[in-house]
Amino acid sequence: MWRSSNKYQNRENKTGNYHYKMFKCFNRKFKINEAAPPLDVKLAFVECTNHGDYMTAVQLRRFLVLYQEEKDCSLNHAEMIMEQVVQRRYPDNKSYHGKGLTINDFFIFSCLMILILLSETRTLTAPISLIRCLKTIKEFAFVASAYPVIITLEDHLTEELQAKVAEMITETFGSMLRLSLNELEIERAAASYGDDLVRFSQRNILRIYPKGTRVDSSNFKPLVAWMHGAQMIAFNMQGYGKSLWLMQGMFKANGGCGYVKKPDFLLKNGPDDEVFDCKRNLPVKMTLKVRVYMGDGWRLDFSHTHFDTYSPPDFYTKVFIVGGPADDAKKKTKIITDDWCPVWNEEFTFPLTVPELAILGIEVREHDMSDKDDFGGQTWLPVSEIKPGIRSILLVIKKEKNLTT
Ligand SMILES: [Ca+2]
Ligand SMILES: [Ca+2]
Repeated sequence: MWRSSNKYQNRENKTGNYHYKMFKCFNRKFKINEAAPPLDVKLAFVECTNHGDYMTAVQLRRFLVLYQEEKDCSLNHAEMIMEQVVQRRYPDNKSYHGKGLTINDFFIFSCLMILILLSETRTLTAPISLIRCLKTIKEFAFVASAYPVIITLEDHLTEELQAKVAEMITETFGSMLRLSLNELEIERAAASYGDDLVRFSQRNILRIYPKGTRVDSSNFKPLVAWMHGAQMIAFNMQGYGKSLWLMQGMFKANGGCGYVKKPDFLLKNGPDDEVFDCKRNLPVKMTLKVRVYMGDGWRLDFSHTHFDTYSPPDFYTKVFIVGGPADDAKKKTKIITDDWCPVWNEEFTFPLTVPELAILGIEVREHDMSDKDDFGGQTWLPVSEIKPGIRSILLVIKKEKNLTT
């Protein structure tokens, strides 16, 4: 049994243990080890405390002046920081000894201060002062090409320090700045300031990335971001699932080169300078008719007992539209029982208000009475590039492996 599951909490909980129950009677205990402070942090602690065991507010102020270049730091400010660290480390306040910060308390605090920079491969680099990093980036990172430079910061800062970092970044880069929001922030911003987002992305790069809790490599639905003109959407490409398929569907357009032009209505405003608003009641621009004729090929990809042990499979097809809020739709064909080569011949109609950003999804499933339906392949296609006529579409299994189907 996990007693404590939050990894950050664990790290800060000195006395924490993992408990495992074995065979219902043995209890195994694993101590949670706290990361040791690096040498630089130890040396700073030793210097500022004169080899003491605890750091007082006066000594903390000394550290801020000497090491953090906060020349104007007041004792009040140091006391306030100390209080925050103590609150964070000893939320019940009972275990706090009242003598100041220990080396481990101080280390947690200095982690907040130093902003350890993580590269994309998640290797820790030696801590350097943030302002030096920013200045170096400004000086050298815009030289090689005219394309935007993306700076990713992974911060574990208090709100107050976040504000400080924001100030440093704004001061350093000024008008060169591009906005980067996570999926929750764009949802919130879209709900309250949708117009401003569209206007912003007409002149600036807007990048959206997954929220930090997506540790399982899952993805968010990119539609809200597309509808507000975001140019870059960072995705976890190693997983699979509907959101990733949507993204793959969208970028099949333009020859699959990886760039799709933003629709004009996101770049140009209306006669009264109004911007595109996906929440408004929009007129139907186009009606898409999809007739699902038949499917074949599964018998070449799967063993004859793969779907049903005792009979041929029972396929049906789901047809989706994902796009503007009014355009989302989900239909399905009837189930054709016991047939490796099902013929459905069913037509579905989709009125579309934003065909430019609509994606058509085709997913075949195999019906099971007693279990979850089996998966029989999928594909997603950008509606803007679908040509009329009769087409055969290659389906893929979950991880982009082509089927013969
Ligand atoms: Ca089955
Ligand atoms: Ca069957």
